[in-house]
Amino acid sequence: MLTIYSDDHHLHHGRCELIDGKLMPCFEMPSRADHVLQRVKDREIGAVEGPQDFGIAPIERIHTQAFLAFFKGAWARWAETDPEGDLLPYTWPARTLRSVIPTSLHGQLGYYTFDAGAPITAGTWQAAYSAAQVALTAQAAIQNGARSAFALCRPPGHHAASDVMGGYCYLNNAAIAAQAFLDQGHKKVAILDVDYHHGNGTQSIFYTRSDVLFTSIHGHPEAEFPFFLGYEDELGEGAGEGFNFNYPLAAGSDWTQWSAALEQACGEIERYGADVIVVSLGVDTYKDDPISQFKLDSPDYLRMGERIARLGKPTLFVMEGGYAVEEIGINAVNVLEGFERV
Ligand code: OKP
Ligand code: ZN
Repeated sequence: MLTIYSDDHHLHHGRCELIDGKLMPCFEMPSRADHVLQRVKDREIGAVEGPQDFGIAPIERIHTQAFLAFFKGAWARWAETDPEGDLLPYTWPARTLRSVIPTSLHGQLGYYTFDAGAPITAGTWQAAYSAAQVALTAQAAIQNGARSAFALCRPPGHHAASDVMGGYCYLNNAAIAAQAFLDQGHKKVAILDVDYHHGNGTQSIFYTRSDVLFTSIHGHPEAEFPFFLGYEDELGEGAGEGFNFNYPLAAGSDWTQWSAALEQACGEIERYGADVIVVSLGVDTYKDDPISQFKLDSPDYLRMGERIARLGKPTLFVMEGGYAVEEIGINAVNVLEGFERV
């Protein structure tokens, strides 16, 4: 399987996030992608290539121009104040407030984010832009006939909506790739989000549409980030009704529960009749993940890849989460190796 990777992800290295009342080093760190790349090479699963540059247009198919302009220019505005730390939001237009767009940097930052988990640093725009190009380049490989491809994206994307960033995510790499498939002639794209966290951004982007089926298996939002989306009764709206399926699971779920949900999601993807599948590949379902509560073990990821392969469709894997840094490469590449066995 071809892997697409850019070193530009090193340009994004947030300093800290707030956990348990303490500022802690960001879990979403550059070594994550380095470990995955190393495992791809060690296992010799295929060539590793850099991304092509498809420009901003395919990103604008998913994200608003106002959001992109804000994100691209935010660091320069922050740098003028000679800051000590990263650019982090602290006020959001929650209920009882108005969703106006203020003129100030921090007002706009609150408007375009949903949490304080997506720090903007000097290199964040470039890293996120390159990650989107990584996804588009892997998408192009499938468009040109490959059975599968691996977009080794960092930062991840599935929490990012059309004009909102958060949860370590800025640009929605999987959504951008899914839209590219449609724009290049595909009619039905299925997204299977296996990250531990609900892909709220992806769901919201496609919620009123029937040309993208969104399925997600994740920690129950009653108990888990992102808390405010990802419930089972979210089935889509308008033209999108019946094209959104969430499988929230309890803390402690292992392969038995998880694979039962995967069966259901695969059933929906088969019923839908997808032309192509985009997998939001997070491996934070792993038993030793430091911020997650599922109990998948490394061999389970081989089974995951095999099951996805049995759908029998061209499949684009897009890297999302996974924070057990030592094992992230083993687990992510196991999915790819399981897929290739079938
Ligand atoms: C991203 B992905 C508070 C902790 C918030 C956010 C988790 C984001 C996960 N700073 N945790 O889905 O793996
Ligand atoms: Zn996650």
